[in-house]
Amino acid sequence: MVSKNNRLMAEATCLLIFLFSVIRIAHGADFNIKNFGAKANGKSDDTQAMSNAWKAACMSTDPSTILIPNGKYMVGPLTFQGPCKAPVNVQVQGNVLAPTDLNIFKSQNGWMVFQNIDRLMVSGTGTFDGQGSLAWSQNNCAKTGTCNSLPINLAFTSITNSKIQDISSLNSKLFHMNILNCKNVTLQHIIIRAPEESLNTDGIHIGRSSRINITGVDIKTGDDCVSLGDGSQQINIENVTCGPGHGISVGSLGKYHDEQPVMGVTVRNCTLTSTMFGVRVKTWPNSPSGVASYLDFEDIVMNNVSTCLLIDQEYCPYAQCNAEVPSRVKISNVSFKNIRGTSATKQAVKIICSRSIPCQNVQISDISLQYNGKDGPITSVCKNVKPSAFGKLNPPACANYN
Ligand SMILES: *[C@@H]1O[C@H](CO)[C@@H](O)[C@H](O)[C@H]1NC(C)=O
Ligand SMILES: *[C@@H]1O[C@H](CO)[C@@H](O)[C@H](O)[C@H]1NC(C)=O
Ligand SMILES: *[C@@H]1O[C@H](CO)[C@@H](O)[C@H](O)[C@H]1NC(C)=O
Ligand SMILES: *[C@@H]1O[C@H](CO)[C@@H](O)[C@H](O)[C@H]1NC(C)=O
Ligand SMILES: *[C@@H]1O[C@H](CO)[C@@H](O)[C@H](O)[C@H]1NC(C)=O
Ligand SMILES: CC(=O)N[C@H]1CO[C@H](CO)[C@@H](O)[C@@H]1O
Repeated sequence: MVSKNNRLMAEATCLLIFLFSVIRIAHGADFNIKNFGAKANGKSDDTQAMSNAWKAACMSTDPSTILIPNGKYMVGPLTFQGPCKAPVNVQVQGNVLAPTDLNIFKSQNGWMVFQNIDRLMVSGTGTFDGQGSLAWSQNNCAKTGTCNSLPINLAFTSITNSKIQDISSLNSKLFHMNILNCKNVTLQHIIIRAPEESLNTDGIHIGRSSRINITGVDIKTGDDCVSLGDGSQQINIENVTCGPGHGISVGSLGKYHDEQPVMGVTVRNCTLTSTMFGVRVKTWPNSPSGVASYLDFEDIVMNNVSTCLLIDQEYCPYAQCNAEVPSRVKISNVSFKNIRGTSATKQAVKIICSRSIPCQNVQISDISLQYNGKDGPITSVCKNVKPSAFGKLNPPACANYN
């Protein structure tokens, strides 16, 4: 009797487990990439496993989670293609490694490409390691002026109502993250790391996107920590720490035709340390017409920053432009408020606007920057702009106008 009961119990338990697993699949639930054949040894190619897990999750009619558990995953270029039937959470706990061989990326603009997805979440404290050191040594965009030949670590294209949080992006071959044609996306508590000497490893680049919030992100890299390209609108950047790196930039703008306006950018409570620039707006000379307006930079701490505040409408790296013809990008309604700390150079503030379209309505208030070099005191220069000044200003606004 006892053994027969046990058998019944066992069968009932099996049935229950079976039913639960069916229900779990029906509810989307977890898609652990190890169940899709990922080896997680850092050597075997786990691309197909990740791709199949994505396809399964994206097909699920209920919200689902793809789990990338602890371990090392060698994964080649991969597109996480939407649209999906329900929200998908990609939860990364492990360390995802990119191939170092550049030939593998020939036809790809990114390593991990998320495309055309609504309600995506990328979360977990895992890392995406671009293993870029070989690529940096082969980067020749200073010579050619084009830098599009290397892959971006994480490319988000046409993503809406989504969150990217807690992950780390390391040693990207080019930009770490590119946010293109996205709407209502929050990036929070992210860590970005690449060496100071690594070329074009911008932290987060945004273009043609609106309602993007970046908060609590810590960036140490070789180029701009955050850069905002044309069509960036309603962008909030808060609680970001940056440095080393090239600072937080709007632009460069005016290199191409048909650029969309940059409108409504707030950079607040950010700390920049030993960066090449603090906060800046840069536009190319000899440009088509364009617009950058409603840009607010406030409560920013500078530690040993070279050129803390900069508007540069004569931006011309690699001497790849006709600097004689002024920029036609119109910059207006810009404020720099409550900026404090130390400058690494004498000329801490430079507001160089276009001769043909001077900047309009630039406000500077409560600037308290110290410079300790022998060639001091600290100073500011202005061209083609008459900023309105409020509060205490060190350096005084537009010293060259006095
Ligand atoms: C914006 O995205 C968040 C998810 O991050 C979502 O909860 C919210 O509803 C979205 N807002 C709108 C207006 O769709
Ligand atoms: C983004 O930031 C702005 C300003 O802080 C805030 O009003 C808005 O609700 C934020 N959006 C999301 C989706 O968190
Ligand atoms: C910035 O950090 C402060 C303190 O941690 C927090 O109260 C605030 O909500 C943060 N801002 C955003 C936009 O997350
Ligand atoms: C400013 O940001 C820092 C993190 O960089 C945070 O610790 C601090 O609480 C924030 N302050 C406010 C007022 O949001
Ligand atoms: C100041 O920043 C420069 C880089 O611009 C760096 O080389 C130098 O070590 C920094 N000094 C301090 C005291 O942090
Ligand atoms: C709100 C505000 O200050 N708007 C100003 C933006 O700049 C233009 C000039 O380009 C002014 O006319 C607006 O008053």
